[in-house]
Amino acid sequence: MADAGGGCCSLRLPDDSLFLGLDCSTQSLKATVLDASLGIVAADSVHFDSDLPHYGTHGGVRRDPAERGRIVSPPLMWAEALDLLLARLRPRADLRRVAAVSGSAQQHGSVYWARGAAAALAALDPARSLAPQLAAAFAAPESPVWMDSSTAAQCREVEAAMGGALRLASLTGCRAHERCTGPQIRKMHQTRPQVYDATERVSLVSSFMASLLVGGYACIDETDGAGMNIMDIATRQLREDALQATAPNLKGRIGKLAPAHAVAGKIAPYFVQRFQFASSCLVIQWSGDNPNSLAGLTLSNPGDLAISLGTSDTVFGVTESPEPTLEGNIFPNPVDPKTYMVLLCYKNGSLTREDLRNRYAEGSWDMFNRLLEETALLNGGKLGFYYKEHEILPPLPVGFHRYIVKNLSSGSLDQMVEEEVDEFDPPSEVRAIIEGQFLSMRGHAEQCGLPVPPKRIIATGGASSNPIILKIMASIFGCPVYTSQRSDSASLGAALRAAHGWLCNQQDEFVPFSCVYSGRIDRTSLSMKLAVPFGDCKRDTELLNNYTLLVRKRLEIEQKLIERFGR
Ligand code: ADP
Ligand code: XUL
Repeated sequence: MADAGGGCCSLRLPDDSLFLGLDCSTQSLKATVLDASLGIVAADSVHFDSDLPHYGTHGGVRRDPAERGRIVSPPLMWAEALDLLLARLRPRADLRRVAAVSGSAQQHGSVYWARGAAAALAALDPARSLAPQLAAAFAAPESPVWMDSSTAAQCREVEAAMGGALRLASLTGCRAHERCTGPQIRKMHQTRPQVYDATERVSLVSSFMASLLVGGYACIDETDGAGMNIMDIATRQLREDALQATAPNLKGRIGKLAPAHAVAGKIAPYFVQRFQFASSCLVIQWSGDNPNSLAGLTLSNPGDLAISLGTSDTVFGVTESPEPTLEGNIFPNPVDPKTYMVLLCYKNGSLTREDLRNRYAEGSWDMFNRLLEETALLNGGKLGFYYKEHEILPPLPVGFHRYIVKNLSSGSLDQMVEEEVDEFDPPSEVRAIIEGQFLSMRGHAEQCGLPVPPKRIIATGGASSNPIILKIMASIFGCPVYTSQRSDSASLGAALRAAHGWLCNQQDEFVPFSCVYSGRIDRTSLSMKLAVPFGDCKRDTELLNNYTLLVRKRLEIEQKLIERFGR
């Protein structure tokens, strides 16, 4: 038996056991397999656009040409990806040894199961793959995902019914953002009533994937459930008033909620026979990708700020007493029932950086980095606002806006003036998107009570593999930046949560998450690397003060843009 605890905890994971973590994110399904000493045994992924091109997705989603802001993905694609990923993993990891599997998924997306789907899930035939067997299981063949921004009207209706945006935020953890599942369900009920009427159950992407694995409807976990606007953030129960404000007869369609560390069920016979999982393998509740990243980064220090640079950019930290705001989201911590995570989400993350790379750096990250290095810190006061998608934070429609801020050297916001321009030179464009994203994160994180300046930043997600981008992050926040060994902290977090859920089940009570890893973080895949040391982030006061001024100026210009273009 491997010592799972050390120090405070003497619980143990069985020596020969494996723990599987999956992450059904926007663009791909990823897997991490850990052994009992938390070493990575295997990792793999299925990329939706290139591995499953017959679903016709771009960046994992479909944009509806007939309806502005409607962005969906086919749930059947996620099911087919699961089959494909397990087939890829099987020769490289002995799936018979997997003691528990858990998962992570993009948050907020909703899956509408048709009547009779529970029976189809319970009768999956291992001789055939999942997709053809589930083709008729959906009342809606397309699921609205977190990128969807077509529910502004429903958001305002839900907020009005609940006593206003801030009251809704204080009751459920966030105001009605367009991506939140409640307004999405309301829109389905209002605009496609035949779909809503035919729906037996609504799953989140996380509980949808767990449902496949257990061969029946899995509960929505309390952490991901907080992204719906229908769960009480304090009691973690569904709120009757919020359910009523959303859609009729909703409670039965949502089902019960469960803690993230709970067992969703044993793995279904389909997976036992087709992929040789042991029939004793436990499926631990799936949760959202940001909560799983928090687990994978073992984030628990209140002075730490995590920044995830994936399809979405997110900024999050841990707190015991979150204050509701109009900008952020509050989710329960999936591995510590006493604390919460506060999160900011930007829609223009990696895909917008890629767009600028393609326009100004010949589609090459190497050239993008060279341009970044050619340009000076502060970018000569050039501020860019690049919204290739309708942005969440600030709520602005598609459009690029560029300004040159003059008199930064005056040191006074009052004397700084901005001039709007059409375009910058290519190197400045490239620096403007990166600096602009981090200036915005710093400003909004501070407004939401996240630790600014942080003691340190832990960066994760696809773009955290880019050291030049991390250097700029360190300069703007004025702190060192760490990265985890792997940029995919969500599937790693899911594998750790699988081990945690397994231990909780074995003990028949909640055990601290640190029991899974304490005493050996530095010897495992969980250890952090110092990516930008203290000295490198040029922590000189003048530079930091200048960035502080630019943050304020940027927030001021954001307000003006909202007045001009805001939805
Ligand atoms: P998600 O989990 O949301 O699907 P990931 O965290 O896997 O996304 O991130 C994928 C993104 O990482 C890609 O869209 C790509 O733009 C970005 N990326 C990969 N390598 C680099 C790099 N060297 N520099 C900047 N961005 C990168
Ligand atoms: C968080 C959010 C996104 C998705 C996709 O609220 O909407 O980060 O989870 O990753």
